[in-house]
Amino acid sequence: MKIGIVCYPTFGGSGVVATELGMALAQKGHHVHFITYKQPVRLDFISNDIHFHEVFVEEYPLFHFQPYELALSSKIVEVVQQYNLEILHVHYAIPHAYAAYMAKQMLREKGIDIKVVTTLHGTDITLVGSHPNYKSAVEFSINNSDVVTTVSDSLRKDTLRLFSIRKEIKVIHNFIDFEKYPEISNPECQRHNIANEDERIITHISNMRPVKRVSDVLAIFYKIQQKIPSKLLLIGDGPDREFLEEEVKKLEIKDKVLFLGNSHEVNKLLCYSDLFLLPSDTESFGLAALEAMAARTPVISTNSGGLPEVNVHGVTGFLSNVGDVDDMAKNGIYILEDTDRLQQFKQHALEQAKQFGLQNILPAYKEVYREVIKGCC
Ligand code: GMT
Repeated sequence: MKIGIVCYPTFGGSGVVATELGMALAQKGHHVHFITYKQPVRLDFISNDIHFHEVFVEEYPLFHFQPYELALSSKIVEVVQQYNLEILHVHYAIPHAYAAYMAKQMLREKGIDIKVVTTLHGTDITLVGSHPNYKSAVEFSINNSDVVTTVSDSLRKDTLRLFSIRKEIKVIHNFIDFEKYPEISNPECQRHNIANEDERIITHISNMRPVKRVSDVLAIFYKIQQKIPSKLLLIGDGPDREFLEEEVKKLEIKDKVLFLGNSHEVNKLLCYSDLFLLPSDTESFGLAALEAMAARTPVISTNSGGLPEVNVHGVTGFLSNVGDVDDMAKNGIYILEDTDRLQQFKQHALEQAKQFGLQNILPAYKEVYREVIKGCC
């Protein structure tokens, strides 16, 4: 199949899922064309079947806001025609589903019927998409996609609750490519570079936005390290980082917290990890938690959004109410204080992550593509 993928190329989960999906499809011999404003950060697989088309937005003094949707839809029209694409798979509704709708109409005038598959990822529905500034356009572009998928059942329900949706929504969970998470211990994983022999390693990965409640990460870690010698690795970057650096100084735990910034290789960094913290206000799925579990790391998370579909309470980690840092710290200590118990949670985390292995999820997307090309929807 010839597939165009439209996504954000940055460190967010939606771009990661889109890029991993494109690489997996290309490895199976499909022709994949990424259309976005920068090369996707996770695009590390070179092949004749992977193409990247950069969307440029010209500067012009009259433009207070750059018209990205216009440039994107024009680029989609150009690429679809030049490479005879059959499907356009857009990740994140804003503005991709809207730009895809416009491109579809322009192509229709040229006698081309491009099929649009829209995957909703979370904040495009729950935080941003349902805001009155965007709601009508998001609702319209969801209803006018040929197929709509969400990354969790929770997000499907949120979409139906927040918008008037006339289409069926199919749930296809996020996935992990286990080839990037070797089961046998990573020889490059030198724990002693990070922590002493008697210390546990706790990690958190996010874009450090308010929805992630990274100050709760610090509060939980602060309580845990009072009972269990440990280090905290903070991976990622974002608007709350400066505040966190200040907090770490105030709490006098500077020698126990490492800010590692954005990384292309979270799979390698996670090899050190004994516990993963994700106390978010909401997560449609929590790809970072799944990545941690694939690296044998139990997860302490909130019970909001799609997190209970990923993290199984008492088995792969624990779920707590949003903001209940005491409960999260207590659960973290329970897992970390006993080495046998920790090993059991690690094993269960890995087993649960395997349910979301690429080989289980990729066929669902391929089925959607085949059906939509046949003209089923
Ligand atoms: O978490 C973010 O802020 C990034 C965002 C994105 O779209 O890149 O993540 C969303 O999509 C991920 C991939 O499907 C999900 O795993 C995240 O849970 C979801 N984030 C939220 O719902 C807050």
